[in-house]
Amino acid sequence: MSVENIASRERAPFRSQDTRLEPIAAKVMAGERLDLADGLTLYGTSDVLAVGWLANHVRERMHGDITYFNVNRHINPTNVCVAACKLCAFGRKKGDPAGYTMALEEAWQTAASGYSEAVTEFHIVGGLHPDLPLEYFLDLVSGLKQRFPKVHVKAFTMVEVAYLARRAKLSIEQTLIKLREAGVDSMPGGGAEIFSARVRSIICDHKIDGEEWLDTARMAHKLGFRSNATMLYGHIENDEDRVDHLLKLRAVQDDTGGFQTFIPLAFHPENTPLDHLPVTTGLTDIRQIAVSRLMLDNFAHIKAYWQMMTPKIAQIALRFGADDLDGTVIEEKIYHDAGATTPQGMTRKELCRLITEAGRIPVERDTLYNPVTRTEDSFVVAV
Ligand code: V47
Repeated sequence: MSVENIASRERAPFRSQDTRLEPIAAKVMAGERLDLADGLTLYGTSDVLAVGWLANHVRERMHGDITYFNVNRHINPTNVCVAACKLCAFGRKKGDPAGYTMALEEAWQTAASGYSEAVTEFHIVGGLHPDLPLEYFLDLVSGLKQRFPKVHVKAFTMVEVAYLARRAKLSIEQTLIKLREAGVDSMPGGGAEIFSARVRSIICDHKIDGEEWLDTARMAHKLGFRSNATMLYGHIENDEDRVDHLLKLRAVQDDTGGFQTFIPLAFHPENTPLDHLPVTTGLTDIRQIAVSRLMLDNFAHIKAYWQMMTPKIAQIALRFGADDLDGTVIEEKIYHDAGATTPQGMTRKELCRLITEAGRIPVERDTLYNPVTRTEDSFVVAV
């Protein structure tokens, strides 16, 4: 798509039969910030296409047609977890025969397995294991760095960092410094769930609270880490909880600028104690992407995580505000334990096809959004 075409798209008039969207559209076109009431209107209107039009306008203003993906590998070193969150189908209590914990050698072998193209990122998250000491995680990461020095390590959610700190009797700051020394480069966005205390007390009552998650992120950013942020939706939260979550993230981002990407995560109920809840529908997922793009004016990227959304809905999301699909992943456990039927991984070629058929331009990125150029089985990061 040429720049000329993008410019002509910008001139297309905004139209909606829902007149409540007009003042919101005026703010969006003027680059003004949306507020709580606007967020509630965006969730409440039946004109999802108009919300998507606005989000797409912002997305094209920021990124044109560029759509990011990466070549990554997920590693989940253990599913043993003390938290027993009702939202989760992945965690297992200590002693459960379905629990597993990788020996370090096994984790390093997992990192190298399953895919021929050189990965640029290891995405590492796992359960809150009651016995694994901080040293296990430090050794895991430093061993990865020795074996794969060029690969970015995006590891441990704010929840895991806070738990490791508590167990090691260290401050969050001291723990983060140790993780950095071991080779952690940035952090994924998981564990944020929804910040509402009322909802959190039901879906993940043993996890750190919303303020602690945000404070841990603040500290990580202060130390120079970049991180992502997520929101789990489609369970027992309401529109106020969703807008509140987005505004809290936006406020931290105003202070730190450390968040790279926001990833809305649709709740998958299967095999969880909340399996009586229905799965989200396509338009709910699409609207969530669009509202996120519109409310989070200080986040550079909105990710449509294809594993969670399905490749088909994630592709549509690329025209509703998302500019990133996540990556090849290779092996996914958290969503597949909760009933996801998406493939375990995708190749670069498949990701590029989804993007180009959405009329967008695929750009392979590293974790920090530097473009990656490939040479046979290696890669070069352009910085
Ligand atoms: O923290 C757990 C969520 C997260 C379920 O940062 C569930 O680039 C839905 O955070 N249904 C892990 N969601 C995934 C995650 C992530 C994924 C991709 C990229 C990045 C990134 C981060 O998944 C958990 C939790 O919020 N989750 N169980 C479930 N049943």
